[in-house]
Amino acid sequence: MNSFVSRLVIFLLIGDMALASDMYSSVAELERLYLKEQQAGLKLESLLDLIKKQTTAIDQYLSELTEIRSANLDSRGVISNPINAFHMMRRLTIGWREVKTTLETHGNVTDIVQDVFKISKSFPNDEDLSGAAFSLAQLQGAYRLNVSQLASGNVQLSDRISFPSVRGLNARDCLFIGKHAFNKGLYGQAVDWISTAAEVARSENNRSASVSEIKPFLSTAIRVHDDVLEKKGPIGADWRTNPEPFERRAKSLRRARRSQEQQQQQTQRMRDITYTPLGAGHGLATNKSPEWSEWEELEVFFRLCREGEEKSRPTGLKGRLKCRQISHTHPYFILRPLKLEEHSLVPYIAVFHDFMSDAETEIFKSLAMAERLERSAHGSKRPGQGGVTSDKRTSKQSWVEDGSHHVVDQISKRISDSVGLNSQPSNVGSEHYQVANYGIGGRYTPHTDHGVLSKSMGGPSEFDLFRGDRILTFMTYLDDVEAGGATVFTHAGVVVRPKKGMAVFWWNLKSDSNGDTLTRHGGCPVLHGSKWICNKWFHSGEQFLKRPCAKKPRSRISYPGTTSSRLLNN
Ligand SMILES: *[C@@H]1O[C@H](CO)[C@@H](O)[C@H](O)[C@H]1NC(C)=O
Ligand SMILES: *[C@@H]1O[C@H](CO)[C@@H](O)[C@H](O)[C@H]1NC(C)=O
Ligand SMILES: CC(=O)N[C@H]1CO[C@H](CO)[C@@H](O)[C@@H]1O
Repeated sequence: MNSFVSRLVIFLLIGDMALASDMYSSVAELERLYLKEQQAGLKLESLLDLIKKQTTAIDQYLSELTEIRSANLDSRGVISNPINAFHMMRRLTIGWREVKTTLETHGNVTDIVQDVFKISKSFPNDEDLSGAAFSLAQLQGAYRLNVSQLASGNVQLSDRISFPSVRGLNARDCLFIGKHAFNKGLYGQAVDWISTAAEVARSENNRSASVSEIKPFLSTAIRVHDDVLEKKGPIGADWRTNPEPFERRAKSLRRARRSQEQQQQQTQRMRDITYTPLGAGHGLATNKSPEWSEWEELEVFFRLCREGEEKSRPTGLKGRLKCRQISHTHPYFILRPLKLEEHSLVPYIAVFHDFMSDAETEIFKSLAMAERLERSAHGSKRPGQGGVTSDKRTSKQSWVEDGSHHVVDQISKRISDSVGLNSQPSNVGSEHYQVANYGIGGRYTPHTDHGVLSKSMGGPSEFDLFRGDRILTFMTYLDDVEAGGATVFTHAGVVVRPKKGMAVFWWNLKSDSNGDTLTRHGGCPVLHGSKWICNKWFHSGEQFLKRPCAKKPRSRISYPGTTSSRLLNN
């Protein structure tokens, strides 16, 4: 009970934090924001135009008045001169009329100001900005991007792949991001960002922040970094440092040596966790999953995001993975065979190339946008219904229901026929479509899709029990992503890169209906582009006629409906 309450409290806190910074969690949302900003910008331009005209008219009027005043005459002295008198008459007629006309547009100025304020109601707040800053720090860390390059406006993934931005970051931007990295325990990155801030300040002549302002932050960050490394080691649940200290201190040489030993152990440990369970013996899975802590798994996750499919996967395995055309599951596929490519046999993970056409993906996106996108929760429920939002998952989503469009129903049928499962009745055989869009650095840390029954608070309902757990995940990418955004299976060492219209699927349950932890997977941070996915989860309850009966109760299922033991024995 106690742990339940404390977990709830943590969830609420995280949820609160996440709710406060909501803007950056979807690129679609950012696009909307961009359009709003442009709209406000145009209004401000016309406002400035008006104000300039008014200023000119008033300036002209006043310049004559001041000229006269500076002549130091009394009123009589001015008026007695006929030319002066004429000028006054002209000013008070034509001159004044000009001022009045331009000032009458003052009402329009107010109108414009009101409009601008109205548009600005949907602008982000400071928490959103912090969220975006931390996202940038996380992206930089996840893909090991060069901070100087980033500051100069170049998002460089490799020698060949880079994305220039319209403008670079100034010193204050870098300092801001550095502070956020520091506060979240990313000490090595904090030092990188803050020292880059100092560099930029030097090159921009202290324009946005001065070198003297930045220096104390830099020395603090370096000191804390080295302290943490020495006392706690380079990595843990809520901190990361570089493997080496920035400054070696003579007086703590002994401790440094000790920390070096720790480091070596840690490095050894890191090697251990790069081991993949697929490596055992004959290239088939052991049934064991590695016992990783959350942060250890995150390290594996980010490495897979950076480096791609597990290099240490057994070589024998690659030969067993096949690409084939599938047409036997439904007559429809005789005309248009499915293009299957296997990524892993145990657990079975495969993709269908060109599963949806461009037009079909667009329909899903527009249906999702029509429903307003909501911040994605994780856990089995939707936000507001017991689901929680946090920075574990930064995306926005909405549900597209079966029956809402004929294309949706067509796709449901196609999916059912492809994997040989029942999607009907809707929301029992399978869930409605969850369509999600990811934001700057948008990601979803490793998790399993199954366990719906055990995850629901207060125990599963009768409906949940009837419906059963999520037996299969069928995920379609609705757009290309230029960089990042891969779907990574940490325990299987599999990386699937998004491609518009491609679908990936895997079995979450073993044939005895127990969850398969080897299916743990996550979505890599999006480095460039907008990631759209569409999930359909099949539930086990309605599959009793469809699901294969395995000889070995704990064997795994592969495509479509054969068990892995059978498939692998062939
Ligand atoms: C980052 O890029 C800068 C400028 O291109 C280069 O001088 C520097 O060596 C790079 N840093 C790293 C760690 O690669
Ligand atoms: C920027 O500030 C540093 C100290 O904070 C100073 O030494 C340097 O001269 C300044 N540069 C300019 C161009 O003002
Ligand atoms: C430029 C412009 O739109 N001027 C309008 C400002 O408001 C007055 C009265 O409301 C109008 O007569 C002007 O045409």
